[in-house]
Amino acid sequence: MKTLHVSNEIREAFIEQKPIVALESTIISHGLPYPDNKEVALRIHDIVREEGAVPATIAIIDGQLKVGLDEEDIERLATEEGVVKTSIRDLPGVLTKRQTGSTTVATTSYAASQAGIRFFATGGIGGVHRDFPNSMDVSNDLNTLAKSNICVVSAGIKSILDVPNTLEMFETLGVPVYGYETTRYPGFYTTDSGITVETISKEEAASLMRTKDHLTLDQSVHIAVPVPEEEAIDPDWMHSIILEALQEANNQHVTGKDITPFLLKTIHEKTNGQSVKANIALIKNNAKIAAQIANNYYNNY
Ligand code: PSU
Ligand code: MN
Repeated sequence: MKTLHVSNEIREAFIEQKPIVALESTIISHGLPYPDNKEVALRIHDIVREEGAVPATIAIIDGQLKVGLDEEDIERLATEEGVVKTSIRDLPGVLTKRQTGSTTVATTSYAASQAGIRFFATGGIGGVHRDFPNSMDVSNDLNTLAKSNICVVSAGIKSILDVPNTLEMFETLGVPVYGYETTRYPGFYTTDSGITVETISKEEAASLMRTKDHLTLDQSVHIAVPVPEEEAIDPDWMHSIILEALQEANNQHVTGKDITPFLLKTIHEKTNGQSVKANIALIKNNAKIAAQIANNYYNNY
């Protein structure tokens, strides 16, 4: 694709058939506070490398859709005011206006799969919002995952959402969903959302992606990894905090793309930083597991 700027390191990795793991950037600009955002973004590069894979963080820097960011790019996303949270519908405008934007799960999946990257680690995927009948708010992540051939490793969908209905949507869209070594679908900040899911190992996940290559199916595959136990948040406490945060969003008339960052920030404040600790722990863990699956995929072809 002409508008993709693939870094030299990623280009080399393709030639050498090394495993590559895509990483999103909205978590840097809108998901975590400074300086955690920068530290985590750089740390997950190291984690992916330690597993023998190459990290490819994706963002739009001065109107260039870049696959593979350097430290300076990460610093800008972590600190600059006015970085645009770029979902699919925002992408043409951000490129045209030469803006700097962070990519959501949707835009990261799109760009990564256009580049030929098959694995992607993130924190939580967007989904159907809890007040859907009133707001009609469904993340574009779902629509785009229905047509991006990539394996997305996350800690489930954010528990601020309507989890059962989001899982129904995945079924409608033809996106396979598995629990990583668990039959409990994780609840992002918590290890168990209360919903049963089919389990998968890393070997099976890699094998499933190879099988999928023969089927020429365009959908992504979603592997849900529970947050590490030590950093998991008590589900009852989290439940009440989410309800309070949703009420505040409603009182302050927060709508559209601002809702998710608003809720994440409010939950951060209400948990005295515990939600951020959980978020950091799970994104690191997801990066590691995505790299291991990617490694298995390439080494057994
Ligand atoms: N998960 C996190 N932090 C985030 C997000 C997810 O832990 O910041 C971002 C992702 O980029 C996801 C986006 O794609 O929120 C979803 O936003 P929306 O609901 O507006 O589509
Ligand atoms: Mn939305």
